Amino acid sequence: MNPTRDDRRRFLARALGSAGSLFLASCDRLSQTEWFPKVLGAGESASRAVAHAVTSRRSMAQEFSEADRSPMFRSNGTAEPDSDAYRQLAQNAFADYRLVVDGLVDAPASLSLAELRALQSRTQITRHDCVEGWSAIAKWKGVRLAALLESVRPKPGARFVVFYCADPMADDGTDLYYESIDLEDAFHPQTILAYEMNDAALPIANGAPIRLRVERQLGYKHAKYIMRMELVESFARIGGGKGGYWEDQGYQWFAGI
Ligand SMILES: Nc1nc2c(c(=O)[nH]1)N[C@H]1C(S)=C(S)[C@@H](COP(=O)(O)O)O[C@H]1N2
Ligand SMILES: [Mo]
Repeated sequence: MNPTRDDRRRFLARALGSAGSLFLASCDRLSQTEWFPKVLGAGESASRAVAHAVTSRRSMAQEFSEADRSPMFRSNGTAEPDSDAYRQLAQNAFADYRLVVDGLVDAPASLSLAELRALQSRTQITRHDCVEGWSAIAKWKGVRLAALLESVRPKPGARFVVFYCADPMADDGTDLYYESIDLEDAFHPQTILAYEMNDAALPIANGAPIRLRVERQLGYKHAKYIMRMELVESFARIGGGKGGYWEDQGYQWFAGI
């Protein structure tokens, strides 16, 4: 029996349908692996290559003595998050604060400050370098991010840690500050979630109750007012897709120093 016109049309529709989705699928794969990072991430991979060539990412940032500490350490960016939820936490000396850790982990957690303080800590005197052209040295104490991550057991697919902060960057209360680092920086021995600065509780102006210290990176990577940490495979669908508030405005994601 000869196929009717309708049979042929159905066949063509099915053939085109699967070819069409194959084509779309391969575009998607391409955009994830080849020209997309090459074009859009050209600057980033160049600066990363330079950083690799100059110094290993595992090497330690310089540490200083008590005497080297800056007499004054300014607050930059947000000095006090403009959010009712944050004000309530602050009023109560952060007794109700919980750091949520979720995403690609086997044991999602919600940790109080006391629980964070019970984890392995590290104290370090380091220099903060802001791209706006100032640097300052301070002493930081906090939980080692490696210890915290080991306790939540990252799944094999996890590649980045995203930090969600309490401070809105837009006047209408939206667009929270956020940042992200890869697991290499997250497990670096000097990467801590600091709860103390210069032997006192971390001030609100500098990110209370906890802020990131990722000592091999520029200032804007050091997320303050961290409310939640999410382990992800990619940050493509988070915020503007570039891995951080300032990255979404064009700053480099890899800000190694
Ligand atoms: N949540 C949040 N984190 C942030 C910022 C901010 O505005 N909000 N500013 C960043 C920038 S640009 C710098 S230089 C440092 C400033 O830290 P400091 O206030 O302790 O000086 O925090 C970084 N982390
Ligand atoms: Mo900065």
